Amino acid sequence: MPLRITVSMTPTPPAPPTAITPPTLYTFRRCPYAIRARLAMAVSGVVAVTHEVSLRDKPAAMLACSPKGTVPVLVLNDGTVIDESLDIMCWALRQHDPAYWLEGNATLSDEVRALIGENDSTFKHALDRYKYAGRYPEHPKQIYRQQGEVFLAKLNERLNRHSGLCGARINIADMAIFPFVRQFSEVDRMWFEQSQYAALRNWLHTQVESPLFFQVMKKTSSD
Ligand SMILES: N[C@@H](CCC(=O)N[C@@H](CS)C(=O)NCC(=O)O)C(=O)O
Repeated sequence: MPLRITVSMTPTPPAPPTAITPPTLYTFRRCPYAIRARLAMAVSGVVAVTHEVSLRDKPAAMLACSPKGTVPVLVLNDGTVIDESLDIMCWALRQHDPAYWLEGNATLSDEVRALIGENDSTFKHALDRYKYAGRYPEHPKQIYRQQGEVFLAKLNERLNRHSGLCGARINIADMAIFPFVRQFSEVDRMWFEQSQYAALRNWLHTQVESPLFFQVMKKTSSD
């Protein structure tokens, strides 16, 4: 019986897909700006390599990308640097927005921008003074709390009308703001729990008890 040699015509198997380098996220676990960025990254499902940084000893690689030295910083695999928390949120949600935080809009509405803007300016200013009142001896702590309450009252009033800050649904404004309200509430938990802001309290509790929040606050070995 002659020997038959079969030549396989099977084409060379394709090369395995080139691994796409995931973006790098520099973060600080308790920072409310970093929390809002991590919330959006988590809900979008975009995977990033996360570096928990020490604010007292920021990594050189982070400072090389973003010399202003604040967290969060997101570095994309094409070298693009996004170093404002709200921009990171928008970038992540534009990749995928399953919870509809952008409500299908490419840009933020004026209402959302104004509310987050007030949070990041006057409310954050009061929050820092309330939290670290000893560093700002010009006024007693209660004065700083009252300054922060101006914003809390506005939020509470909105939440008395609908379950999200800007309407029936939770959107990016809720997720960008609640980490700051959480910090405020933790300065004096007893006061907050007994305060007149019942709708705000319920809204905050819902967010901090959510699996998403739990996920982004998980401690890593470096914490
Ligand atoms: N506008 C920035 C503010 C970020 C920010 O101020 N983060 C704080 C931590 S909560 C920070 O990195 N501070 C620098 C430092 O403490 O050295 C953003 O939205 O990302």
